[in-house]
Amino acid sequence: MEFLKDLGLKKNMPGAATGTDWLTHKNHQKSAVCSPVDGKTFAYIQKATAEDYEQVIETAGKAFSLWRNIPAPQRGDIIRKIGSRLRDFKGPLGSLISYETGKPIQEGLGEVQEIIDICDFCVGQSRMLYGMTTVSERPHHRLYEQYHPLGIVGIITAFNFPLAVWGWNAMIGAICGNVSVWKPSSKTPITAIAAQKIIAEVLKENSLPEGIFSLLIGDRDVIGERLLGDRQVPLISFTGSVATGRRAATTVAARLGRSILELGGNNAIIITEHADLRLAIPAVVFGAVGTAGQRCTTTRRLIIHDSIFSKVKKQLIKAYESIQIGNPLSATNHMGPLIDQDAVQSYIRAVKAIQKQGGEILHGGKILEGTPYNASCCYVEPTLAVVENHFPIVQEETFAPILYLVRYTGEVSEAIALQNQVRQGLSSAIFTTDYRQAEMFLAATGSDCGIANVNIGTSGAEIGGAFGGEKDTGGGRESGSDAWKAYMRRQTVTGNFGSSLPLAQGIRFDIT
Ligand code: UN1
Repeated sequence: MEFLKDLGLKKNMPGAATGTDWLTHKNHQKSAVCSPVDGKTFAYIQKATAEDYEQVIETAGKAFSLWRNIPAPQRGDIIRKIGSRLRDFKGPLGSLISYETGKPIQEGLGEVQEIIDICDFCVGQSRMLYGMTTVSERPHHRLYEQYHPLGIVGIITAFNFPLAVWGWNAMIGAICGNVSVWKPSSKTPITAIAAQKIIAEVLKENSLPEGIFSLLIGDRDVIGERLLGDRQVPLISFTGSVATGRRAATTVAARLGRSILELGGNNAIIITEHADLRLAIPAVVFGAVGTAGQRCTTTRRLIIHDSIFSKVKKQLIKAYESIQIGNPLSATNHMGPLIDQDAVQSYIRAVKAIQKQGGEILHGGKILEGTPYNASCCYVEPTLAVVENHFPIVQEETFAPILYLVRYTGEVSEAIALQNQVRQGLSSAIFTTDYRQAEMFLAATGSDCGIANVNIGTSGAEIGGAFGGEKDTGGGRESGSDAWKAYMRRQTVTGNFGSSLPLAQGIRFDIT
């Protein structure tokens, strides 16, 4: 595996770093890292300890005092250099992501491109940390807003996007003048180590101190809980399941910290009687099968007009039959394995629940056995099932390639109501060539999700927009647009350049 060598990765590696400095001591517990692609252990990491945590936070605090004083465009220039270094390593990083997560190589490369894009975005944004200016109600007064850095940003990321989601948070956070401490998923620590090594080089070449970007790979009770409860960390960005996110948010809220939550989705595509199926079918298949159904934005439900239901069903079955499943590093495969055995078990539980609750499996529903699949036992068949939207299993997010087909009969408003009848609110899409239907979907009474697409699937958002969703998805926004504002503290300034002291609201307070 050339890519491991190209990235300078060894068999045994420390899991905690303050920048270029990797923390090594003999109290570390070793943990094996196994690929879902072939079931092989390809590295060992030393898990971060409570002492490492203290050291990392102390170093980060010191770095913040310096980093916040560097002009934002100069901070942007460092991110430009990081982006350029990531470009150099796009190939090996893409392969590593593919091997560590099981996502197809195309998607691995796409994920590296996503962090490169966010770096480019950050270079520009670093010159645009705009504050608003308004007018004062008092004579000779000035009223405006400015944005200041917050401090240490704790970034907790999931296995499915082991690089890009950290990039959204760490790079935006950095141009805002913050430093970050990253706790990646313990299912994908090697991508995090590779990223840390790449940026460490840039930091060193630019004589920057330790602590601007730190890494802590460790257990939830040792690292995660400490980070969530730590008053020295004013902002936590958390990506993961609704259940874990709810707990994380509660801990952060108890200390009145700020959190950005990007939790589960239960994303639907509406296919109306006016849909162009030449666009809809490939979008649905990529949305449902991409990353083996393990994106927050994965298409989980299809809400299809009755008049075209059997046509769509037939075309989907045909498309699913043509899906190549196997080693994701081979460019001809569309789908690799699930991340681990727990994921396979939840897939199986969902398939059983579909049948028990009255659904019909149209395609798939089984674990793939035999060579090469049984090398890791994480490969499953992408699955299509006809269900009703209210089934308890359909209301849940199962992180697996299971696509639910739901029928609607009347107007598009009926489809929109079904699409909104779940607790999650991340991504949504409609396929229609009818302008009125599209606008109904986008109106205030339309989709209740953070992302609403027309003639585009639910996954694969560009970095330029704000990314996140409503309801149980947690309400956070990351990545582009003005998401940077959540990483800063807003300060309202009123200045008096007159020679009297008029009070607002016309209050009189005369003293002699
Ligand atoms: C995620 O699944 O947590 O929109 C992020 C997408 C990707 C990001 C997904 N750009 O599918």
